[in-house]
Amino acid sequence: MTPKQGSSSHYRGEAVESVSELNRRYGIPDQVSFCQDPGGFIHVDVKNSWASARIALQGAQLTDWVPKGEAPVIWLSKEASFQKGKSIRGGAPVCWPWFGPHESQRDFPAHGFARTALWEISRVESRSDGSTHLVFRLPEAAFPKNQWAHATTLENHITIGSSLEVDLVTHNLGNQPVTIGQALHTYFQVGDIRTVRLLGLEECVYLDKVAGGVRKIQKGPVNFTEETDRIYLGATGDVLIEDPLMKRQIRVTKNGSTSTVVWNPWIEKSEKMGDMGDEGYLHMVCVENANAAEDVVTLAPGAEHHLWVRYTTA
Ligand code: TA6
Repeated sequence: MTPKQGSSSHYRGEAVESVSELNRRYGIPDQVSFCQDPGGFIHVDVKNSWASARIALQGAQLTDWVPKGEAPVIWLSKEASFQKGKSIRGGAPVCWPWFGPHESQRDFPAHGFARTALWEISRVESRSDGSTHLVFRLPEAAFPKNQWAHATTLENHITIGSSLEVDLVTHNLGNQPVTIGQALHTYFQVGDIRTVRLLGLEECVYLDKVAGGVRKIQKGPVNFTEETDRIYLGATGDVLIEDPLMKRQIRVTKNGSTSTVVWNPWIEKSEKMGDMGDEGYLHMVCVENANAAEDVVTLAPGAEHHLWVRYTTA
């Protein structure tokens, strides 16, 4: 793809296609359209009989999902800054090809480089069940060779229908095994974190990152009374986010992962982060399907890994 006249990009690699070009090639009248905000960010807006959604081309990051007749499910900070190459606070960030800080290179970006890179759209489908399926791919030029010398491809498949599905697909095209850590670092909108409970992690071992990573066992539902930052291990079942204030349950069903990350920064950490907004922490919880800690994935040459998740509201 050659740089387009009038395109502007401060990302590594190729320039973006213009919005008009994207709409010509991938737009679907009254269902899928591309727009560009004043800062140059390109967003995909999806609207169908089931829901509306918005996805930033940077990071192929979902930033909004509103099932028809319901309140928004995804939390986006009021202080989220859409600056090219900078992570967006909220939505469903793609953490790849490592989770958290890089294991040896402290100057490498936390949670990998995929979420701040400019992705490409490669397919858009309007399906017979009324859902919309979009496939994003990370262009080869967006892989920083000094951080990732492996021959891998990365696609993000997002399906907006009666539920929301996200499938992060890594393909090892090289002739050596490749180990990846990853997560869909999704921020869910809640009425008040102090009344929220998570069901489905009972009796799981977890690494308590607030307590230096010590191993603990989850007794009963997860509730929130302070900064909470945990990697649950052996976690394969559904997680239910119970939200009494919004009178809603969000079910997180996953595949390709046995680690689930649960995070709320609470008061002090939020203030240090600076982009959580006033009392933003009260209205969000992260439940992340991951391959983190001992659950990192090693792909044999030619192998694919799918980190798949489905969000359903009730
Ligand atoms: O998923 C939880 C976590 O790893 C926390 O430790 C915190 O760092 C959070 O991710 C946010 O990370 P970010 O790089 O987006 O500020």
